[in-house]
Amino acid sequence: MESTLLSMDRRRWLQMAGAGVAAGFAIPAWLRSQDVAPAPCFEHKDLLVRTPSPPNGEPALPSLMESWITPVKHFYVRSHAPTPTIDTKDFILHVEGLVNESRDFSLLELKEKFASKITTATLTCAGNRRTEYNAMKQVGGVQWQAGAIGNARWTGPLLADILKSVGVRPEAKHVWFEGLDEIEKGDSVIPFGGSIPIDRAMKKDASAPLLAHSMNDKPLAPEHGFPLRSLVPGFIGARSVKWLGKIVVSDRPSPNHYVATAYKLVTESTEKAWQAADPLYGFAINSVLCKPSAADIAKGKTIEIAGYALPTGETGATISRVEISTDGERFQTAELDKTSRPYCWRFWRGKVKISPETEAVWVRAFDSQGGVQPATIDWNLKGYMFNAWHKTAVGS
Ligand SMILES: Nc1nc2c(c(=O)[nH]1)N[C@H]1C(S)=C(S)[C@@H](COP(=O)(O)O)O[C@H]1N2
Ligand SMILES: [Mo]
Repeated sequence: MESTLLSMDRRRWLQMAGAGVAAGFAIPAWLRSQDVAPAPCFEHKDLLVRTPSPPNGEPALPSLMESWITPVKHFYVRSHAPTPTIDTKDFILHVEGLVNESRDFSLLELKEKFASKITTATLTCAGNRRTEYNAMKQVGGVQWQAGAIGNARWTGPLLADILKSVGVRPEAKHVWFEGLDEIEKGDSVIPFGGSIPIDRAMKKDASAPLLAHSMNDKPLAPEHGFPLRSLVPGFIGARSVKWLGKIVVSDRPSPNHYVATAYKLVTESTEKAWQAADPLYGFAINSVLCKPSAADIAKGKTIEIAGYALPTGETGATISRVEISTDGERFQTAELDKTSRPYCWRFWRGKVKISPETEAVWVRAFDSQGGVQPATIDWNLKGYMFNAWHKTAVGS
C-alpha cells in the first residue's frame, strides 16, 4: 500500500530521499518492500514466447498500443540464461577499476545514500525486427518480430552519483556492467556484460543512466533484473544489464563477449571482422505499424492504423514526423500523439484507404535531429538494428 505522502508527491520525495535520510526520515514502505523478490512473471505475461528457457518473449503488436507506458505484462523479456534468484540480504554491487576507492554497496545503501531519479525511457533490443532480415538471408538468434520494445518508468540512483562517490580517475574512458547471471558459452560459463563510454555514464540530463531498482513504480520483476539493473536511455537494450553485480571503470570497452563480439554489425564471422567493428550503442530511428494486425486489414475500406516511432537514441532527438503510404511511393503525414520525449517512443495514427489493388501499408519516421528512417538496410550476420521502412502486407 502506498502512503499518502508518496502518492501526493512521490517524485519530489524521491529527489529528496538522500537528504531525507540525513534529516532523519525513514525509507518509504514501497522502497523497503523491494527487499523481497517479486514472484517470477514470465509465464503469466501476455507475450508470444520465442524461447521458454531462457525466457524470451514479445507482445503481439496491437497490445503495445494500449498504453504509452508499457505494462510489465506486455514488456518483452530478453535473457541469455535462466533468471537468477537473488537474495537481497546477500546482494552487493561491487565497484572497482579506475576509481580512487573500490567499494561494495548494499541495496539499502544505494537507495538511502543517493537521491533517486525517475526516468521514462524506451528499451529496445538491437534484434527487434530481426525476422525481416530473413527475406534477404536467414539470420540466427531469437526470431523477434517488431515487439522487442517497451517504454517504462525506471527509478533508481544516477550512475554518475555512484561513480562520483568512488572518484573516477582521469584515464577513465568506459564503464563496464556485469550481470549475476550464468550463461553457458562453449565450455565456460560467463556473465552477461555491457559497457558504455564514460561521457554517457557521467550524464545528469535526460540521457543519464540509472541503476534502476524499480520499473513502473514497482520493484523490478525477476525477469527484468531484480534487484538492480543498469538502465541507459537511448542505448540498445544490451547495455542495460540486468541483475547488476559489478561495475568496472576502465580505459577501454568491456572484454565481455556481449561487447567484444556480439552486438556489432558484421557480415562474416571472422576474428578480423569482429575486431574491426565498433560496439553498438545508440539505438536507430525506427517506426512500426502495430494496429490493426495484418490479418485484420480488410480490402476496399478506409481504415485507421496506429503504431510507434522511435527517435535516434544518441542525441536527445524526438520524433518530428511519421509518414504512411499504401504504395511505398506516395506518402501522407500521420498524426502524432502529444506525448513525446527524447529516448522514448512516440505513438502515431492515421487513416489509409485500402483499395482492392493495395498490397501493403508502409510507415517511415523522421526525428528532430535529422534522423531519417531508410527505405532499405544492408544485411548483417546477427540481424541487428533492422530499421527499414516498415511494410505490412495486406490481404495475405
Ligand atoms: N544480465 C543480463 N542483462 C541483460 C541481458 C541478459 O541476458 N543478461 N539481456 C540484454 C538484452 S539483449 C536486452 S534487449 C535487455 C532486455 O531487457 P528486458 O528483458 O528487461 O526487456 O536486457 C539486457 N540485459
Ligand atoms: Mo537485446
